[in-house]
Amino acid sequence: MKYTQPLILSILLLASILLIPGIKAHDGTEFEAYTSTSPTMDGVINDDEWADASTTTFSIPEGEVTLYVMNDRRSLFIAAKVADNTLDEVVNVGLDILTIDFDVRHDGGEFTVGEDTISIGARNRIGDGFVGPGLDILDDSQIDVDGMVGRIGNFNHFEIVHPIDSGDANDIAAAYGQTIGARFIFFDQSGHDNAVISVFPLGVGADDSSQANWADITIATPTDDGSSGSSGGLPITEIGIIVVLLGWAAYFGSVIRKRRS
Ligand SMILES: [Ca+2]
Ligand SMILES: [Ca+2]
Ligand SMILES: [Ca+2]
Ligand SMILES: [Ca+2]
Repeated sequence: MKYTQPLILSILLLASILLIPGIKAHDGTEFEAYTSTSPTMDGVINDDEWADASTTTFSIPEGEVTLYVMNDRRSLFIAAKVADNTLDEVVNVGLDILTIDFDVRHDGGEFTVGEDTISIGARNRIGDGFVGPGLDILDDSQIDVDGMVGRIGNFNHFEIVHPIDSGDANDIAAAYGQTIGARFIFFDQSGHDNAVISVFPLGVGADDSSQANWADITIATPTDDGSSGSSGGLPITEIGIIVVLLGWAAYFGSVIRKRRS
């Protein structure tokens, strides 16, 4: 009898793991693009550096917005070119911010405890947070966001980068080929009486807890040969085998010395 409970738990766990990828209830927008060259986070969306990105264009009250999404081996890159008659730069008085909320589990369920959220505001104000126990947004203790906002013509340019898997429990932890959900929130003049909040996908609210109609981001599998990747030389497993062999050699060495003495 005492083996029954762990067995049932294991079956339930396995079943839930198998079932989760099947639940997809998102809006139909899919971003998936690999780049071997990382863009520069300088607040200038250069056509060349973002040429590999998945893009979509839509309208908000002040005009057109273009979103760019792509990843390399380590990071997810997001940019937005947002029509706006001013770049507002003062916290609590009027600040332009781009926030991205993630549906890490990609369940189309609730934006709830543990979900990841990142943001970039004017004057290089970066945010890396998560949904806390009280459903409020708390700051991560480990900040894994970089980015910048700039202004070109009548557009604000937001560029932001976040690791695919930072190792922080309060961030996305995605693998190549994995799809996660996302909502993009554009705060214009946040803190001002005339503040306007726009959201992509259109029709989704900034405060909606439902993730049912969010967009999809699939972490693209690398298409290059990996020569610019992180793990040149010996693979981790081979290093591990050598370490274990050295350990055994030292152990037997000490045994032999003991017998001789
Ligand atoms: Ca740039
Ligand atoms: Ca503005
Ligand atoms: Ca983090
Ligand atoms: Ca986070």
